[in-house]
Amino acid sequence: MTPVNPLKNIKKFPDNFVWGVATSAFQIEGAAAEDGKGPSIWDTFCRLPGVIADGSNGDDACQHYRMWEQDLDLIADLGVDAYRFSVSWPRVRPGGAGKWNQHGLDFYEKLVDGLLVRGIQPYLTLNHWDLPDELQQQGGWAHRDTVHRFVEYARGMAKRLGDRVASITTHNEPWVMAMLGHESGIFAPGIKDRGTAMQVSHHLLLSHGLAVQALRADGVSSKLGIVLNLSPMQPASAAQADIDKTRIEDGCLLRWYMDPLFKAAYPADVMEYLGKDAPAIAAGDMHAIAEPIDFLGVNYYTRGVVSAQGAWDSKSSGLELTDMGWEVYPEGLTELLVRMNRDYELPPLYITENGGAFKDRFEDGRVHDVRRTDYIARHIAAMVDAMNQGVRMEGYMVWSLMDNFEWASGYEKRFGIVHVDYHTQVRTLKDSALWYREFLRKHKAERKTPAKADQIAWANEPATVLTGA
Ligand code: IFM
Repeated sequence: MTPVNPLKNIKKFPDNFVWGVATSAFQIEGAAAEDGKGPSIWDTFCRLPGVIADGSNGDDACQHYRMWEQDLDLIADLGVDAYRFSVSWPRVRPGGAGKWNQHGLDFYEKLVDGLLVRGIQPYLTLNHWDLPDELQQQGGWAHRDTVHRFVEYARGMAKRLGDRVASITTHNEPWVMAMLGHESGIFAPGIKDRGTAMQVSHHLLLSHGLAVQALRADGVSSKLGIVLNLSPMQPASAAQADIDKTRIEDGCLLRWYMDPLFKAAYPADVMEYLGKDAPAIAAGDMHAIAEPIDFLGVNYYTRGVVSAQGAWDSKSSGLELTDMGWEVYPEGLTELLVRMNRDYELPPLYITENGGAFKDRFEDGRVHDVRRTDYIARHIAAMVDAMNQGVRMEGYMVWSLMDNFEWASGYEKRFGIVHVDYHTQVRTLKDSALWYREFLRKHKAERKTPAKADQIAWANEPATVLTGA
């Protein structure tokens, strides 16, 4: 299988477009209790029986806390422009409030400087789910005080690193933290209550807006934004019940976050649907949430298909599935981006995560992960299709740099373009990493005439998917 040429129909690329790879602290760092780090809700959650598929935890993960220099060399070797990583809040401020941990701060300081020395732009995320457990004991994200603890944390990190990081993301995927952590309870902290989940979503959004306001007031020059996990929602059939349910599912996933961020209001139909589970909102909250941002990150993996009959079986579509059981559906990315661009006044967009878990075979020192390569190439082509239709994109980041702790799936699911042997911690570039490196090398060589993003003459036709040789 020859991967598609993702940029076939693009004549020029925005000069400022950033290619990267992404990870998060809990999923790779390990060193769960080293050098003064406090426990996060995920450290605690992993101890509960039966919640992680393989019974594992993040104690060691990829030992990135110890191997960070080697990992930065690996990233540099890929030829990417940017590395998206997250800071572990309990590593830098173990109790979530009070004393800061110098060792933790030094670690991120070294990481950022190490990236800059290697010519890689640091894209920092403040909250990729690992809330300090001590804050959870006081009510966690359901408790309004946590909003203010987050703003303090954001200010502390920006004071320390804001002069060197290209961008600061407040939260990664608030829907996941709110709903999987507090409604279904399959993620930390394991609460199962819809009203709590909706209050959490409001507090996450509020803390985002207040943090952006505070960092701006502090004169932080990094680009500020948030990252949402989004999918186009499609009805399983033309039946009215499926169409109605699809509208609500889209409302809960996309409009619940996009409307407050860009229209300063929650969607009325979702508020009505929630009834008593709707969150308490104080005066001024919506205005704070809608504080303008410099970029919006979109994490895209698949579409959602909605049936009023209950959970929809992804196997029934006949589409290729990843090891997560998610349909490979690149055209959904084009559809999503074009729709967002139509319905909202958007800042520049980044694909901050995109990639696939596949069953890899490590043979003779190689991983021939053709399906992952194909997945990535087709999704870049789908992003280009959206760019050709006027969507302003400024970056694309592969999830993930390396195999890592995939939350409730433990280490069983591998998303990396770099293989990790968890016994030896040896890293090996999979074929997808070799392809990405070569793709970037060629693409950069072709970028002869730098042009401003708004002066680009885009090709009219969408990028063609190439199959065969
Ligand atoms: O591994 C996660 C990541 O932490 C957040 N976005 C989705 C990825 C794959 O499930």
